[in-house]
Amino acid sequence: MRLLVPAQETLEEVAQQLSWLRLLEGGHQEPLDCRARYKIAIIVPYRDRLSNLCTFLLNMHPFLTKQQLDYSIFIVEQFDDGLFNRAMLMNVGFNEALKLRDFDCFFFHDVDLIPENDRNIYSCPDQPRHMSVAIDKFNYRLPYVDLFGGVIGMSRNHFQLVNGFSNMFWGWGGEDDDMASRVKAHDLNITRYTPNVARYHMLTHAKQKANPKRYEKLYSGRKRFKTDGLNNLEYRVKSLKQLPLFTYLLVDLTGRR
Ligand code: BGN
Repeated sequence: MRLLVPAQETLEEVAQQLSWLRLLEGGHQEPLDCRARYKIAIIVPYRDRLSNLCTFLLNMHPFLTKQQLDYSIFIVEQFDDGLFNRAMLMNVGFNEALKLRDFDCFFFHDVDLIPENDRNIYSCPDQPRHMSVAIDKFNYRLPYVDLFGGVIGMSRNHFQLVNGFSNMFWGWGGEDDDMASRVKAHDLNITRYTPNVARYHMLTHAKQKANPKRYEKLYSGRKRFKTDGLNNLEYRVKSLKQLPLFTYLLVDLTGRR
């Protein structure tokens, strides 16, 4: 699959380039001549990466449409300029998406990862699925066997069962490892497609600041699975819009630290 590059890095231009797809409001798509088996939400945590976002949308919409899925893309932007909380934004995306429609499963997707192989199917997995197995930046090799970051797919039920992600990982790193522990603690199995299918290109961007407390949070995480996650999530929605290419959520996370 060739990477599509936007003629200009604006959402209007990308929408123009994708007009042939006839997307529905809020970045929603469904097959024209059959009914899809599942309703799928793609949740993308986001802040300040417009260039990545344009390329992501330009590539993802044709890729997902070809798979004849019923899907919607949600961009969940952190409003405050405190440390980024990727996991909490994904919890918010899950929560808010379910207020709009009864999605069957969720793909939690970094904005900088573009699938390279059309056989990498984004259909609902029976068990939690790690999608981004082979990334070009890591020489198409899985860095470690328990990695559960980048792009993952989970059914609504499994995500609820593990109480979603921890809300306590501010800054880069560890939140995905904590989710891997949650999955295992609930006797679920992380599944993967073969590396030649689960291939991704990583877009370039500035490096994020790693969270020095991530080790401590990760090692003590198990004690908090039941109390830290979907069931203690607090945030304020500043904006919710159905845009042409995605459903947009702007969220303030400063309520609690
Ligand atoms: C790991 C990070 C992950 C990240 C991967 C891939 C931590 C926790 C301390 C062990 N984990 O090292 O969050 O997705 O690298 O970049 O930092």
